[in-house]
Amino acid sequence: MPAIVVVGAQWGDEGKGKAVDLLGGRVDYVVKPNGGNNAGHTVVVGGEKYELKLLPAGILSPNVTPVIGNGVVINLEALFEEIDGLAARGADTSRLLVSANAHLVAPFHQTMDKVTERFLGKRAIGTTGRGIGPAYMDKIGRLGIRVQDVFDESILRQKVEGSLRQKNELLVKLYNRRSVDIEETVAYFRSFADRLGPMMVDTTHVLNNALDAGKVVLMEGGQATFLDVDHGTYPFVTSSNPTAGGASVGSGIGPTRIDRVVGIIKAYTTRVGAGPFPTELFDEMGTRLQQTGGEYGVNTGRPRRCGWYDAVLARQASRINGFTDYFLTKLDVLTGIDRIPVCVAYDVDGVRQDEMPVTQTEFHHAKPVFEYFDGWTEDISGARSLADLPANARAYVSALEAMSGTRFSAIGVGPDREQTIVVH
Ligand code: 2SA
Ligand code: GDP
Ligand code: MG
Repeated sequence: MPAIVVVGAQWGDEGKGKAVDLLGGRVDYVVKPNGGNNAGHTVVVGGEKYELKLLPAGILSPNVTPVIGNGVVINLEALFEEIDGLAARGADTSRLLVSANAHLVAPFHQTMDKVTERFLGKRAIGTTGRGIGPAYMDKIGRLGIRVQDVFDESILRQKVEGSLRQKNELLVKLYNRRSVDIEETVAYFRSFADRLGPMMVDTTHVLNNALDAGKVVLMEGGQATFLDVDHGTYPFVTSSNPTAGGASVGSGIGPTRIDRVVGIIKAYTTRVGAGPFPTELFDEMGTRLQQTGGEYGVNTGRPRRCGWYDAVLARQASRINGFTDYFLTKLDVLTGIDRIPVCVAYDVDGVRQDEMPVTQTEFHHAKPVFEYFDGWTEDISGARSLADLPANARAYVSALEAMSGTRFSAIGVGPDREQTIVVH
């Protein structure tokens, strides 16, 4: 039975949290396959705002079992803080399951993240500073510490020692910092054992058994397509694979079991952190989108860079992820803008390119080629069907759909769960 993947189609913060929450009514399991507490998903239910980081957005739906998959890197302190915060607001977090194979973010990963960024200076990535890159480096370098290691003190000590051997050299000699104490780190991880124990399972068994039993499993991708370490604007990316293929690896659900891949895409574009962004606005229109759209990082509070919709990115994302449909979000934010530009191609050093250029250098030189659409002034936040939208808003949506190569199945007209037009 069906497995569904939800993927961000731009540089993140497209409204994946709301989409997952919306789909949650028909879903039995929501698994997070990648990323960690660098993610930030906002869900608004009946005017109540929830900001989720490590926990899957499905945690707010009472019938959903939330799962943290093997592909996630977990900061245990952040996890339990988030659980306690939600529990204090009356949410039931007792169903949460955590993969025994998921890797752990240690306090020293955060230190490494911050010192490396500082060391890079002008070439910094603009990470969230949550230690995500260094934790994935340890995973790929076969030095990682996993959830299951917390329960075997001697293995845990070996792993911590192994991971710290080179880092302590670097910290002391290159970064002029104190070395990290092995026993302190072991004690830090062990302190979570009692709470973590009951959640730890082989999540691949749980999820595949659920699919065998006819249940619906949703994989909630963190970050987004152009932050993917393979397909994104490298090196200005995160250290995981937030694309559809990564969702399969990060949850242990084989590609043949997936029958829907939903791309979440904003009616304009935003980006946090450094890196190329062809349609970025540097004028008061950028500030207007930022303020009307509430474009500030959920985790770090950083203002998000804002720009127009980029149909070239939308087509590339459709291709890489094999989207079955798109959810277009935040259409309401464009209300009141006279003429809305949409990037339909790039001008790269005087040559028109209709698709993503091959090289990073060309993409850094890409200037948007715009087509312009007439705007609308009517408040659309109460629209619940396409017929409720003004003609110009309908024309804008149809044009984006035609250019993006994937049908639009839902349109967001406000942050609340209810503020959605379901098209199909
Ligand atoms: P990292 O910390 O190593 O993953 O950073 C690498 C790049 O990935 C970007 N990134 C994000 N971009 C948008 N949203 C993210 N989550 C938070 C949110 C961001 C926040 O939902 O608002 O609170 O600032 C996210 N996580 C990682 C990051 O900006 C770097 O460009
Ligand atoms: P995610 O990381 O993709 O889950 O997105 P974030 O939660 O970081 O950022 C998306 C923001 O847009 C949140 O504040 C949502 O509440 C809000 N949002 C989602 N969909 C809509 C929409 O259709 N209209 C408006 N105005 N806000 C939306
Ligand atoms: Mg976000």
